[in-house]
Amino acid sequence: MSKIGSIEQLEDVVETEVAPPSMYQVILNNDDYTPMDFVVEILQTFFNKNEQESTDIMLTIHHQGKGVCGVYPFDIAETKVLQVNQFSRDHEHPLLCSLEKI
Ligand code: NFA
Repeated sequence: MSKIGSIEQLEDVVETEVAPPSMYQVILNNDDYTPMDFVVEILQTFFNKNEQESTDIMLTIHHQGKGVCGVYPFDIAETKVLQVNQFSRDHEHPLLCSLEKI
């Protein structure tokens, strides 16, 4: 077991504990088959975007190939990826959600 034997070591631990978490972009990728309305529904349901924001992000994905849906710490980002991909598979759409570390 490691011990804290000096003020300097204590400061090292405190600095580590207060460091901000690494952040991850949750990305939706374009494909040729998923309906636009389904992508808009995903953005509203899982990423709390309003109708206008969702439509803008969906069109960015459609034209640019991918787009950022939100930025979160790893555990939240990973959960969203799993939930969105499961929801898409359940509805038999090939839509792919993925993570990119900032
Ligand atoms: N490209 C899809 C279509 O033309 C729409 C889409 C947008 C799919 C964003 C995935 C992500 N139906």
